[in-house]
Amino acid sequence: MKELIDLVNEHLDEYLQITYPEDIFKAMKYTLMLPGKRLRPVMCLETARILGCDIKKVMPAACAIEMLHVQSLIHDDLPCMDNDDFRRGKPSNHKVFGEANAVLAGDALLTFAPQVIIEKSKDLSMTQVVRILHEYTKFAGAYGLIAGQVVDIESEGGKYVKSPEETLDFIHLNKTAVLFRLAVRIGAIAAGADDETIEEFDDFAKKFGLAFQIYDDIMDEVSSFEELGKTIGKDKNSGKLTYVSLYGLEDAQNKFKYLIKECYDIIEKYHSKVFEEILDKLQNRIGSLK
Ligand code: GRG
Repeated sequence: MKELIDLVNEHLDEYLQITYPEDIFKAMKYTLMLPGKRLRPVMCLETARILGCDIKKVMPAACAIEMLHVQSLIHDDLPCMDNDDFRRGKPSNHKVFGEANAVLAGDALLTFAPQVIIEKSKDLSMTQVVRILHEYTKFAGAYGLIAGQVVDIESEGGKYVKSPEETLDFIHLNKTAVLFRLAVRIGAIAAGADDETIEEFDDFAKKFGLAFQIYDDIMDEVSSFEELGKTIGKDKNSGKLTYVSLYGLEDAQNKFKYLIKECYDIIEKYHSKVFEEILDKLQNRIGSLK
């Protein structure tokens, strides 16, 4: 996994060159190059690899997914959204570059990502590139990330159209699971996988995404700034709807374990050390809480 992370970091650095006007490129690159876990590009590359594709082919798209993820983090931290001063252990983008540049840096990453897919995906067919761009635009917009964020904001004001349980799942299928889905779907498309295989990986990513969000909610209660690199206890203090606030710590842990077990079951046949390492890390951290 470490080799894949290093490769992603090298390519992110190479794709995003600082040029005039420097302020915007520096703001884009600041949060992008802070040490994130790079889970989404790694999962994209590993899906492609285990389905028989040379990872070089899908590297531009894998990096584009990280750019989209970073865009969502920059905008999520803005005062008009979650208003968070720290991200990846450092001051958030708007704290360093100001609000206007942080909005623009997010917008610029959102649009630079598909530019990278188009310009750099030399070894994919045109059909594959168009399919990948279709997935990207669908999942980044009002059918994905933005839908999740809007319902999250609505629910903070106590506005529920559906039940709290359905609302919480909707928010996190769209805010969190959607980029893991995008990652594995793009990896599978690059590998020329059939629809059944794409849906199998999609199912894995939905379950993984929900488990990851439950993990995030539990960590918000029990972890530290040093471990997570962001403000801790914010969700609890703001009375936000989370898996822990809705189900309690024990049931949230049980739901997490059930979903992770389903993830192991789906991925087992591919004998992927990388996916196993990701699942093991999450599971061991939650397991060590007892
Ligand atoms: C797409 C135009 C557009 C807007 C985005 C702001 C917004 C709308 C959505 C927010 C999405 C969001 C911030 C979801 C949280 C998901 C989550 C658990 C992030 C943390 O992921 P990690 O732990 O972070 O993988 P690192 O830093 O390791 O990459």
